Amino acid sequence: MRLFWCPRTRASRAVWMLEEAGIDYERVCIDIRDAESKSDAGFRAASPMGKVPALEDGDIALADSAAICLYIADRYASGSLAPPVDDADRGRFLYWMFFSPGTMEPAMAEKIGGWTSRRGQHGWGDFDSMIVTLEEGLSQGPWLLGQRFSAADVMVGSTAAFMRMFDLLPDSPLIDSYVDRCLARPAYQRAQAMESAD
Ligand SMILES: N[C@@H](CCC(=O)N[C@@H](CS)C(=O)NCC(=O)O)C(=O)O
Repeated sequence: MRLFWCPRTRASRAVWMLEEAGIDYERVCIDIRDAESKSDAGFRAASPMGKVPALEDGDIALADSAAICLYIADRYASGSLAPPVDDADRGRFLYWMFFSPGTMEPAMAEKIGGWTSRRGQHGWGDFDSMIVTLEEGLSQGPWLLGQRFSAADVMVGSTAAFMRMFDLLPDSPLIDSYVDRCLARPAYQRAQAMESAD
């Protein structure tokens, strides 16, 4: 398995996920500012937009951090990092898996860009309702599925950590302590150590 990756990007989520799953993989560094580096045939096949992260696993190739985390969880960690398809938690799991790319990321862009909120028209609602929804989701903690840590926490936790890094998090002890719990996970720490080593 090859992970196309670049330090200090959204690819860190995929590294964290692979470390949680405990499977063997090779990291291939793609310099996202260098066209030459992006010309790797495997990378181009896996990532139609030329973005990291992207993954090659035998005949299967895909890009996008949420798609990769879901793929790894279902294929290699079903029952541990992903509720199986007929599990009662599966619906909640899928909701939170897609909350990061579908709601948190656009809401962050709204906040950073100072866009006018249009909760009814924008698919992500607006920044403030995203925060309230996340707090409600975490109220039964410690994880989004209660006692069960899952790939959804990799997606949402990494995005909340980015938000904290960019000073976008409002005063929220619930989200703050959730980010602390995510950052304390041994798999997260291993992933972080790789970022600074490269
Ligand atoms: N939705 C994608 C976004 C990936 C993305 O935007 N990656 C950035 C780095 S954080 C990138 O590869 N940028 C280089 C480019 O677009 O050329 C995901 O979550 O994986």
